[in-house]
Amino acid sequence: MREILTISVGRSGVLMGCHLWDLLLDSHGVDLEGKSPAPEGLLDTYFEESKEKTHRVPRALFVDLEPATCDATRSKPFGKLLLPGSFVSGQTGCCNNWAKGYYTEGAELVDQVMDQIRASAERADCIQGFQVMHSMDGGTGGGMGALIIDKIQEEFPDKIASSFGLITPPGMTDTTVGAYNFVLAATHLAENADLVHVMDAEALCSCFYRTLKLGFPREADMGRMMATAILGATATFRYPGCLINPTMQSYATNMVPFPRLHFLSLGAAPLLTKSVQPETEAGTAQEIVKRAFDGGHSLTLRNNERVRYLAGALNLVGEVLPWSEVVPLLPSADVVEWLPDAFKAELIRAKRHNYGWPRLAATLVANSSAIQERLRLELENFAAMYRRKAFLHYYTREGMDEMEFIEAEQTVQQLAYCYQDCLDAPTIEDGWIREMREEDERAATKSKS
Ligand SMILES: Nc1nc2c(ncn2[C@@H]2O[C@H](COP(=O)(O)OP(=O)(O)OP(=O)(O)O)[C@@H](O)[C@H]2O)c(=O)[nH]1
Ligand SMILES: [Mg+2]
Repeated sequence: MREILTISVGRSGVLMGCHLWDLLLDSHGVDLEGKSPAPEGLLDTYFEESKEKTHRVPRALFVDLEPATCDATRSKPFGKLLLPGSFVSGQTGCCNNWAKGYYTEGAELVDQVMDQIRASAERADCIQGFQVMHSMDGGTGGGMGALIIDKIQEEFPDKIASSFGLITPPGMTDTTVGAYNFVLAATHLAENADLVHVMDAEALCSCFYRTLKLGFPREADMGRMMATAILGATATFRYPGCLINPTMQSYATNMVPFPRLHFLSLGAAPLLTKSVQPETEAGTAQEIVKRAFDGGHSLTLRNNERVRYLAGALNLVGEVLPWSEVVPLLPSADVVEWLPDAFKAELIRAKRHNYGWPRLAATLVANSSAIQERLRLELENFAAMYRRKAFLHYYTREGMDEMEFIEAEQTVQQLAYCYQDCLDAPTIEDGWIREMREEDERAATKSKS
């Protein structure tokens, strides 16, 4: 089997994870006792059998540096299904400090986390990868989330490490140092994650008040919206018979034309929340697909109307449509001219469930120029603070070197330029691809010698 372990890290990550598990249980017909009288899809991808082989339990791990979020998860309706080893929590918290999450408090707990990851992988038949839910700007989500992905890459280099990262921008966040945390986390994710799905609290809010006209969202509404998009993005791994992206590996191969350019955006139609019933956004298949491409349905920041695509996966979950009806649904998106077949679409048959999947739900995962907007904004905020060395002492006190800040800023700058160049430059001779290859070759030679 091709199992996936879901690891939720930090408060936002655990919140995202809880919403996702509610939906996964519902989608696959697993009840709160772990029984599945009428199972749907490939249960083994996300669920494992209990030790007594009497029921299913989520293949899940919840990690936080403070105990409250894990305690709250245990007391949720699905919480009693979770194995005791599904929780790893510390006592101290890390107060929005990335260095504590990566270097000190997080580093103390990470061996316990890796023990659980290893045990879960050993219980599985053939694990295909790991998906990490986390905030990118929190101390625990950003710092320890990045550390866990680094360790996974080290220990399971041939498995896929996929991140679902939430960024909460200034004005909405309770932390001043979010840009530091984001840039530091993004540097590690660029290096060691295979895929990073970036979700943005600003974009989520815009979906609520601009698109759905619902006013400022509750956290539970945002959680449900993110979880629904994650469910859509992973649908091809969870249902049999998918020819497009049936495994995390093939998905990564299709989505990532160059190693570091694996920062993806998500779009969903209809936008499903706790307070919006699916029917609210009914429409023809063509309208639903068009909306998934639209800025108003993007969970990743997209203020710029013009988006160029490097790759895309469109998952349509619900009723089955004949292929002939689906192919014309793919809008003529602005794809780089040197990629002949950048978009992949898959139809996934799934029944309606308690949470009310609509008749048809479209989820778009894209590798596109849209990602630069958040990268650039965070780089500006990073530079504004770093110029004055503001708040640096919290990081250096944990043993971090200032050099790491300089290097992280350069890495994320390069990432933003790469996206820009890749989209503008028609040939390989045009700059960054050659530079990036040369850099990789230099690094390879250095590590050999
Ligand atoms: N929308 C919303 N955002 C929040 C809330 N609480 C925290 N955040 C933001 O979410 C981001 C990540 O915070 P958390 O998930 O709490 O951080 P963490 O990963 O647990 O890391 P720590 O800093 O160690 O707590 C930060 O930008 C917070 O400002 C909330 O109640 N609602
Ligand atoms: Mg926290």
